[in-house]
Amino acid sequence: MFNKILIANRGEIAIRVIRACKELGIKTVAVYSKADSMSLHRMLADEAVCIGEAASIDSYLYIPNIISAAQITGAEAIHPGYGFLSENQNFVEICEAHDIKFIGPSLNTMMNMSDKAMAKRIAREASVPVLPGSEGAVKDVEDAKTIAKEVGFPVIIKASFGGGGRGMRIARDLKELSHYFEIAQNEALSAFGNPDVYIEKFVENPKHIEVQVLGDGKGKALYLYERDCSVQRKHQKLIEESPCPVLDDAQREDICKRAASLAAMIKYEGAGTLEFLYDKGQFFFMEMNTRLQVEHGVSEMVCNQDLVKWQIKIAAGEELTIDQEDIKINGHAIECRINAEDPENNFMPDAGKAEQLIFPGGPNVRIDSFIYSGYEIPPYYDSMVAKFLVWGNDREEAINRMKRVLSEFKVEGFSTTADFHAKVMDNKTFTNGKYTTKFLEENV
Ligand code: MV4
Repeated sequence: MFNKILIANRGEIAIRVIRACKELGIKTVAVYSKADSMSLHRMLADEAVCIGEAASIDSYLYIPNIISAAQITGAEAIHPGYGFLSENQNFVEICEAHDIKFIGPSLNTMMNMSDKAMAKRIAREASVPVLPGSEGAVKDVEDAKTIAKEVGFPVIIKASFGGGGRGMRIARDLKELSHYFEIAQNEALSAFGNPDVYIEKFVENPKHIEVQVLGDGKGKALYLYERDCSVQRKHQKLIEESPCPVLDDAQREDICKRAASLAAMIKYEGAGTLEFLYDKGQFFFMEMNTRLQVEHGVSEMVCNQDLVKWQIKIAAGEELTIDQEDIKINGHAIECRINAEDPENNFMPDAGKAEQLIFPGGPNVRIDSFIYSGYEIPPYYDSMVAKFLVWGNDREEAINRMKRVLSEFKVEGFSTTADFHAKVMDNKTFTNGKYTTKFLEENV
């Protein structure tokens, strides 16, 4: 096992990783920017190294200083958390070159999955269902038209190296397709440095369901079931839950088995997530995220597993000592992301000093956060300040518990999304479980 791990991140996820390390008896190194000198992750780690200026590009994304911090402190491994360098292939290569273990999948896996057209090809090969569309990147408008006529309108044009909803265009007829095709290529080039785009059938009103997998890097892979992440706004998730409220056991088992078999086929190492669109009983693979995700905690709660400890153990070369039959869904878990944003003002980010902070508590409640009374939220980073997770014997109990949790939460100094979440917990489309990715546009 590692003696010391550096956490190349900040906020709640840095703390989440530090906690796992502490429980495993591993020493921790925090890195922090000049804007984060009062941050909790810095204080909770055994050691801390300042890695640069407030702007992420000069600190949490600045690879030379992070590698130097690992070398100076003697950290043998780096946990990247999510965001920042977690899916940066250059960073993985540099860690390797410096004999530092990157806690995550191999460079080759990250490279393959960053190419969404390639990821789809791998999925098809592993009998994971995908949407009809182009085989890889589309050359030109004529090619695009041919494919669109085959699959039928509407179609969606996506950047091969995009993701998270950026650089997508929907075309409802040939005229729109010829109009958007080159625009999409140009957007892809300027946003992702590569003009490749692919085309697939557009699904009008899907759910976003994702399957959590865990691989040992040697061909054994397990699933920790699925999460329904359909409550999103502008491609930002706001609420996640596990299990998905509308799946039956046969559908659930089928898609989860296929997801794990893909992970096994590519000898996936560590924690990963396969994202699907779900519509009228059918799943369609979108992309695979090769990192720990914000919402991993809901899977941990229903599966009674610690994903971060598994990531660390697997990276250290330990065996994945559990089997699929050891992972059963117990009850129901929901997460609400508490952002320092004003839902009354278009969810505008709202930094400020946290005062009179009261966090909820009680049975089956998990609060993952980094704020404390007197803490000034720096304006440079993500607006998420806490995750409230609850577990219930069933979904109804989890929803009632979340309402109770949200009502206990108090903070002054900035607006939060807490009251917005309370409204969602009372919304009929949410409580009946049939909400889709269009839910927030159409409701609340
Ligand atoms: C789609 C789609 C409909 N049909 N692809 C958005 C994020 C990116 N990962 C994929 N996205 C979508 N791809 C086809 N063929 C609709 C979306 C989409 C979406 C997906 C998940 C969650 C929220 C969303 C909001 C708008 C569009």
